[in-house]
Amino acid sequence: MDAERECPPYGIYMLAAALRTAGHEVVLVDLIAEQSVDLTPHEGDLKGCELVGVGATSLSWPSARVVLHQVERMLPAVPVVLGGIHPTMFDRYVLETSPATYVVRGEGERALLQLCECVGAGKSVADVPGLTWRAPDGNIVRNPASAKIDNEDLGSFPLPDYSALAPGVYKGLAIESSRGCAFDCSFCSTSYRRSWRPIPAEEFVDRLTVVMPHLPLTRFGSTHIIDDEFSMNPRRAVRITELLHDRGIEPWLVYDSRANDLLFPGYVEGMADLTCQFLVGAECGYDDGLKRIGKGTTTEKLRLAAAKLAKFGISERADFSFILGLPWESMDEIRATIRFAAGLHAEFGVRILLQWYLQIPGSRLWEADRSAGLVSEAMYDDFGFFRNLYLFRTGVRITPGEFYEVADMVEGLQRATRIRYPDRRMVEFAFPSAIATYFPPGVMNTHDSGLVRLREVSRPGKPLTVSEPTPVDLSVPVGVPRRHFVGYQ
Ligand code: B12
Ligand code: SF4
Repeated sequence: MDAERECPPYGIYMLAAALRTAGHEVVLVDLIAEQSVDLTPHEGDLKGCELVGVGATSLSWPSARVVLHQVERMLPAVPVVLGGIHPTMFDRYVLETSPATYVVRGEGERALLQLCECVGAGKSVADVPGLTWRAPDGNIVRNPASAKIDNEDLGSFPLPDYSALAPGVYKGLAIESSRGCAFDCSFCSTSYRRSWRPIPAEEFVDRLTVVMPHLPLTRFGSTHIIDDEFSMNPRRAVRITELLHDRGIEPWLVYDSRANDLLFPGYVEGMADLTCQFLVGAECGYDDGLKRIGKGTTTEKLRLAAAKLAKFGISERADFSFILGLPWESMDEIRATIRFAAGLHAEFGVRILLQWYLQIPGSRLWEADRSAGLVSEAMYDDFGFFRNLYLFRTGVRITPGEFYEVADMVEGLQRATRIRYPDRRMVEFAFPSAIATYFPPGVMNTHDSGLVRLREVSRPGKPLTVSEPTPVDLSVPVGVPRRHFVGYQ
């Protein structure tokens, strides 16, 4: 769930528009806008539906599960199709553990239309591309993956109909200018990696002008380009800025850009007066980490990019996002990242986001931990998995005391930034709630241990010689120690 309600969920709005254009009647329930998982207010509208669709990421999968159980109760005979990144990755698991009937893997534009036709006509779904479904014999069947939508076709699908948006709910509108990403960063979970498909510049600008009249319905009047990396081909991005300027169109854009792209001549220059806010995935403050991530950038490029933003007066609208606690990181690397980020802010005035590494399914790093038996898809069924100590610590492998050290370091940095920016938070950071809950300061500040107290009561008056515990090695699967089974081998 997008608690901030940044922009409408583009995929769902676009699929609704595609179905309507094909002549289907659609009831769109936007639970992000409602900040709710309660379908009851929509029960009347849903009566008569022949197919219910639910979209989910791993973050919203617990909400989707709640919704699925309500649909099952309200419309017991109606088939349910799931889509979105989480069901795409775990099609079999979600079908086996939820009341859903089908999963569309990957892009929904064509598959959902075909599925609707099959369901409406009572035909077999065996030819619906990318569909996973339960056959009458109970077996789960995976139809072959559908062909990817190509560049030319991407811009041919109807745009979301934002005219029915509740006023003042979302910060801005959403629009897509490209799909996928040419890179495959080790921590990233986005769907179409190593494959980037742009909508041609002219076509994208035409589409932008269609959605912009609905901006007065938003809180901030911003337009969010929801691409993974808007400037993946900087030449095309520059062309877009030229077209916008030539036509006198002035959107207030929110987007993501790679640092290297910012160095492309004309890009920052062209975007400067169109930019509301943008995110640069800086990730690491040391080159070895950047190499392991695989984004093709270096600390030098990050510095040059920040310098260029300062030169064109938009560094304060840039959020440089860094990841703390990547699985290979010790305190040395985390300190290096914080120091580097602090330097970028001090020198060029960019905002800094310091985010803890999270075990989000779909990335290469997550897959490695799944293979090692540390994580699995079943850990994302319930709410609050990011407050889950186990999931958090299988990702970030520093000691509880070191989290407090990081927090102190960041607090010092935040205090320093307040001198220049008293009214604006220039360094975003959150202490991990799992650590705060299970290793609160009261526990951290004392060296008492239960074992010491037991020794004391068992041998009063004797000197206490309890050695420090050895830290747990989280790089190996955590389970029942093998020695418990020695007798059975
Ligand atoms: C825009 C965006 C956001 C916006 C969301 C705004 C909104 N209200 O929608 C904001 C900025 C709020 C956001 C926040 C976060 N995000 Co985000 N976000 C994206 C992004 C870049 C685009 C989403 C989008 O609109 N895609 C375009 C549409 C067309 O694609 P789609 O939604 O997948 O839909 C298609 C198919 O999946 C399918 N489909 C979808 N739904 C359905 C339903 C049915 C019934 C059917 C048949 C088909 C179907 O058909 C659609 C058309 O082909 C994606 C990456 C991406 N490219 O998708 C990351 C992504 C979804 N986010 C991600 C993450 C991790 C986060 C954050 C945790 C980031 C952070 N560290 O804070 C937060 C979490 C917020 C939360 N609590 O949920 C991950 C999720 C990974 C996962 N395993 O779930 C992604 C994949 C990015 C990544 N690089 O890993 N995000
Ligand atoms: S982090 Fe950005 S550049 Fe890297 S794969 Fe993900 S979307 Fe692409």
